[in-house]
Amino acid sequence: MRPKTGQALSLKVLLLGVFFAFLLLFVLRSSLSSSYSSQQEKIASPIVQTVSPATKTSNAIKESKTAANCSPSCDKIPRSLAQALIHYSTSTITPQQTLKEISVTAKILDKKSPCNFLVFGLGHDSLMWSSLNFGGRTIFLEEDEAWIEQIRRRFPMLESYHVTYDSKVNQAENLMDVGRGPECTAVGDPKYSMCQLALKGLPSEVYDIKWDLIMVDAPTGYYEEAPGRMTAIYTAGMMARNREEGVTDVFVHDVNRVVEDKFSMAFLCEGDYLFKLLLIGDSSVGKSCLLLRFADDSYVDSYISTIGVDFKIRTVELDGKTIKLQIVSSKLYGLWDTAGQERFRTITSSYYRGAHGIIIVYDVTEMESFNNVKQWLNEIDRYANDSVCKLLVGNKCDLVENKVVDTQTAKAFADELGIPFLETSAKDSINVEQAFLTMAAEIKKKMGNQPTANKSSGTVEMKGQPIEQKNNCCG
Ligand SMILES: Nc1nc2c(ncn2[C@@H]2O[C@H](COP(=O)(O)OP(=O)(O)OP(=O)(O)O)[C@@H](O)[C@H]2O)c(=O)[nH]1
Ligand SMILES: [Mg+2]
Repeated sequence: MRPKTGQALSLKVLLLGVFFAFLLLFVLRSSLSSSYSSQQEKIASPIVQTVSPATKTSNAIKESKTAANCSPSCDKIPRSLAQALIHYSTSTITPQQTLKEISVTAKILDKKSPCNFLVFGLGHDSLMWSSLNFGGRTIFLEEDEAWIEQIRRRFPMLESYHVTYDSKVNQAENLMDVGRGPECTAVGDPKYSMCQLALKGLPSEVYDIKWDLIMVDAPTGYYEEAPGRMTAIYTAGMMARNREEGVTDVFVHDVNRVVEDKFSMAFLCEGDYLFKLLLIGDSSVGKSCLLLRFADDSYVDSYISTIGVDFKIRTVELDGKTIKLQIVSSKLYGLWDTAGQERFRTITSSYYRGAHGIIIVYDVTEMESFNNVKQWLNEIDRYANDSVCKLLVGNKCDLVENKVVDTQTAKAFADELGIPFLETSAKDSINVEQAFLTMAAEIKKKMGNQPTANKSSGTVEMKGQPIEQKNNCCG
């Protein structure tokens, strides 16, 4: 019966195997379905959306880091700006300038900020100015120490310094006379100036920083004994003029008052034109002599070829305006010239850069110098600004006997090019004055249509580098 037992045993094993197979299948199925449903639950249930504390913390750190770095994509406004917003929306005291006045400066700040912004006066608008120059440096100069303390407590982020003024509004007329003296008209660092109008006691960094904007909205100037803004206006103007590179915009508030108006016109606007003129042409045509005749009214017969550059400044009056002419003459080499090789090119290009007017000089007794005018004009096209004014000058016209360049020929040539033409003699002082004044008038005409001081806005604006003064609103 052994085989019987064996058969029953194999049947048992088979049944058990089937049972276990089903059991395994069941277990597997139920575990699969439970994990699927739990995933489904995770998606559907709001409970699983709750971030665990650990996740929350790491997210919070991430967020605060992003806020600190404040990338352009960051939509959280900086704290100081938020403070300014809250301050102005909860304060009943509004900035003392009108919307129109603020807009004048805000427009420039929009272009320049973050920049260096110096403000004479600490007031209700200070928080606004420093906010508009967000990321830049804004320094406020204030005469009232107690007021500085008060503001510091409320807005510690504002940088302000105390300044003392020893002038008085009733001295304005005398100070205006002082301002016309040579110690005041000479351009220099106000810190070392001998001029009585130059403020000396400012923090030393105020003299060192290259200010992009200066606003004169202090000290007090509305009564006779008040310090008045004479020295602040003068100092701001001098800082702007003394700047070697870049442009300083100066704004004066309250130019509807006589003193502010007069001092702004005298020290910010007058003499505000500075034209750079170049004399070019072949060697020994008389460039240096023309320069000397015009600037110093002198002449020397002996020929000393220029090494480097000859440089002079002369101030002229034109249509009631004071114009400073900065005239440069150099022995240049044209590129067609064998000497005009690579090493001269960098010098040449920097020489032409920024020139407002170029006088091309030839010698009426040297045909070649006239023939080369075309080459000099090519140099201008190559190196100078497109808007540069040109003038053709035939020098040494006193040498009538030796004249080889016919006046009509030269005139026709100039007419063809649409540039003015003159024959001059540095020696006999013929047409020299005329040549430079023609040039200045041409430049002024080209610059033209400068907006006048916006009296209604109570703010006058100047640019420290008058070369760039197309938007100047000085009249
Ligand atoms: N007769 C006469 N001679 C002049 C006149 N202007 C200049 N000269 C003479 O011409 C020579 C050259 O004059 P400069 O003014 O030195 O010439 P430049 O163009 O500056 O020459 P470089 O510096 O070498 O480029 C000098 O001997 C002057 O005296 C003029 O109007 N009439
Ligand atoms: Mg010379």
